[in-house]
Amino acid sequence: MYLAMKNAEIARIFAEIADMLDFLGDSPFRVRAYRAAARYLTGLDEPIERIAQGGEKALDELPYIGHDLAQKILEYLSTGRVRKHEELKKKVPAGVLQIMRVPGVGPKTAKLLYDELGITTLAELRAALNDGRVLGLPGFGEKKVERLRHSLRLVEAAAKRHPLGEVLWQARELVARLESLPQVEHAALCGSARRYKETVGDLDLLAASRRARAVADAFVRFPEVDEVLLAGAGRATVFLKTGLQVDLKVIEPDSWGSGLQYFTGSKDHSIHLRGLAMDRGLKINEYGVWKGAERIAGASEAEVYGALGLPWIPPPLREDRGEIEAAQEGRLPQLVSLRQVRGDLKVFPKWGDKDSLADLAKAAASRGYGYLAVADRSSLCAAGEAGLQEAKKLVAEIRRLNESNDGKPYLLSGAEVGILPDGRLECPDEILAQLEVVLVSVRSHYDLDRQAQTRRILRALENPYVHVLARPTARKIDERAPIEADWERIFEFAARSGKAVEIDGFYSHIDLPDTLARRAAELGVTLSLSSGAKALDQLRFMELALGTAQRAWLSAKQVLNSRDLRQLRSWLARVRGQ
Ligand code: DGT
Ligand code: CA
Ligand code: CA
Repeated sequence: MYLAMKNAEIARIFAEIADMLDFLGDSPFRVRAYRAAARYLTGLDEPIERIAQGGEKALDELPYIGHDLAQKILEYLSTGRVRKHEELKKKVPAGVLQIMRVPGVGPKTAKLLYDELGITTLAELRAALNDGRVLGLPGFGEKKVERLRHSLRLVEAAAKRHPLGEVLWQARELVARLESLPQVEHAALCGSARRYKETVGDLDLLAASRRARAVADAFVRFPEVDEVLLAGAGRATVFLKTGLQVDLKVIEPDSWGSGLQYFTGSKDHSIHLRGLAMDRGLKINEYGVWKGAERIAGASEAEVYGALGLPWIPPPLREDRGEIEAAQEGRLPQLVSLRQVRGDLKVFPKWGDKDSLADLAKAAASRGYGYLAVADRSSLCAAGEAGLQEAKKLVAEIRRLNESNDGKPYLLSGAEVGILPDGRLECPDEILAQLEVVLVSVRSHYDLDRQAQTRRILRALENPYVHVLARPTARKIDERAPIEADWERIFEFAARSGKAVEIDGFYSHIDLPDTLARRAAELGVTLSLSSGAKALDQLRFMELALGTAQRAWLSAKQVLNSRDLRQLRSWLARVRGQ
């Protein structure tokens, strides 16, 4: 199916051309011709590029493809674009195309909405549905408006991705509830969330049961469920009240492992596996690995991978980024695990007096940590004597607490210090010298050009008191783009000078992102994991940093906080040349 990629790409372009021509009031015959061709290409199994090897004539002989469309197919195959499509896109606002794809809208209605109400985006359509303007249009009754609102919600949900940390813990509650159903033998979170991808489109839950219908029925009645989109024998799709879409698939217990594998994906990883299966004369799907009609594996994931001659591959690696080759060659990384994380290297204690440092120490202890770095962000950097006094106070307070709780867990005094545009730090060296761990980050002037930004960061890392480059890209997911910098040079410098680079797991930024973290490690950088917590219950974001570290192929020895307190302190001293 995936072999005929170009068929789908060209079909989409033809369908868009049809929609835009229709919107612009072009000839109905032409519109119909493009639509028919799009439908034909979608259902065509043979790759169009193979047919095109026979030249224009071979294309021309296909049903629904005339001379004109054959030309356009050839144009796409040789240039990757269709000029007519691009010209039309200049005439039709991009948002209008999206509106046409809302089920129940179509080009005619989109045109009406545009002509009468000037609506050119999904957001404007949402507003007009809510404030009653659409209801006033010819042909729009209460029922139709309600249907549109529903469809729009589907489209909006499909377009929106959620930061993993916003949904992961809710997902686990749903899984626990499924597991507690008497008919359910196992339940698990699959999809991108199981792979610790930083954002997820929807949640994918899998349950093993011999009574699929009863499980789906119980699931759609969970109190979090707002709306049921689909409830069939072995599956259900719902919207939660939070707006999140959740897919549930129920499978026979014998297929548990292959179900897990299939619904965990990623799609690219699974497509690659399917190729390996074919090479061995096997077939793989969500129900098992098959040799003809015989199921040779399926009960566990390890069995499924084993049937393809592979060791089990941890979900965070399953992105088809070389993990299958590594598995074949026996060189999968020994991924760092949550158990190996001995402490949190950055939390912000300024959350008011209700959570005192003592509470923080207690929370850290209950997570099994041996240490925790308390990072001040602001008051220390007040210029002059006041800042110095403040720093000494923090250090003394932390020392007192460490003595009173026998250093279990040990709190490290620290700060995350802003890097000024020229690479100097917001805090003078004499204050930094008071602190046990110093992190630096870009917190202003995000738009410096690549060269200036790189120089700025390198200069900050040259400061002998600095241990860690924190929040390296300064991005916020869906809000602020990463800064531009020469990461190769920065990572090389960090590796050479023995400084660490951070993966801050705070859910709304996850910084470094996985691919950059992987590159850093390849260049020999040690990564420092932190929750970036600003409240006690946010210490759990360490798991997001860890998941990202796993997606970056990191093993324990590449992670600063897999060291115990003694090793960490000697590392901190060594960075400062002590
Ligand atoms: P998301 O939801 O966009 O964050 O990403 P995923 O990976 O959770 O994708 P989703 O929810 O569309 O599908 C869940 C899993 O189901 C996916 O990781 C692999 C599997 N899957 C979905 N569609 C296909 C497909 O066409 N072929 C194969 N082999 N697997 C698929
Ligand atoms: Ca998903
Ligand atoms: Ca899904």
